[in-house]
Amino acid sequence: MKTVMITGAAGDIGSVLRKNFQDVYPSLKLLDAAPLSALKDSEEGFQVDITDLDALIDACQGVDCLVHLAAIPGEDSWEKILPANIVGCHNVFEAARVVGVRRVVFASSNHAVGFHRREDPLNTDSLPRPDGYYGVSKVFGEALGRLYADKFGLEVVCLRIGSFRERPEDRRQLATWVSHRDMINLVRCCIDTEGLHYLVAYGVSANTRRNWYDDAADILGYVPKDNAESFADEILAADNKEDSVGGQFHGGPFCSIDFVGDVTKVD
Ligand code: 15L
Repeated sequence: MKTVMITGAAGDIGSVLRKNFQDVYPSLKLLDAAPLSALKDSEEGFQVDITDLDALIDACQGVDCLVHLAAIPGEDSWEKILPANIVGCHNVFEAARVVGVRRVVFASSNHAVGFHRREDPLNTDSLPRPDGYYGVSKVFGEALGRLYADKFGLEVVCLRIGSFRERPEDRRQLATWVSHRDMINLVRCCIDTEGLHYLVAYGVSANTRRNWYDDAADILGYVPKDNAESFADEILAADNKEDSVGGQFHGGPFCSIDFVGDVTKVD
């Protein structure tokens, strides 16, 4: 893949990928609704909102692989999720189809399956179980990716990203953490691996407490290097207990937001 586009290039994950991809891919197209910092020779910038399909189509010309990160990055009102994570996500896949982009790597999230109970391991066959509107938007993106792969021949990888942080910050993240180094490596594997059709993988480090399983190591050659356990003593000593709802489910605090259900029925 020579020309790689990152949407959401000014965001948390986007800026880390940008910095590390500069010397890897000959041409980087960077798209964000916010202004981008100074561009290098190999970079081209587009200040575009992904609700603008025509502008997206223009920006995507010549792209081989599109890494789609642009989104509302957590739970929010439906009024905010709808344009950015539903309409915008559709626009990105549609622009890729119209222009003939070969592959889309979609930043999904563990919150697509966040309402599964924590004692049940998750894999890529786990049924959708979103823990909020944000999770619903990630289920939508994964389904759209499946459609665009099967019907229109795009290659699509959906990454159910865990907790992307420099270091794990709480108990839950001892299982869900994905380090910067592992994330960079995982996205590179998603871009570089030949012959994919549609794939879901978890974006998570080699955490001892990890309870998410997939074939990413076999198919993508992704071998995570970092383990949140190195931070466990410090995090557990801080005694930051999880709330009574969130602590029962993979999605953690996202499950507790506005929760008025019967927790015993979420089996
Ligand atoms: C996500 O999908 C969010 O983007 C991020 O902010 C974290 O909250 C993460 O999931 C998580 O589950 O920790």
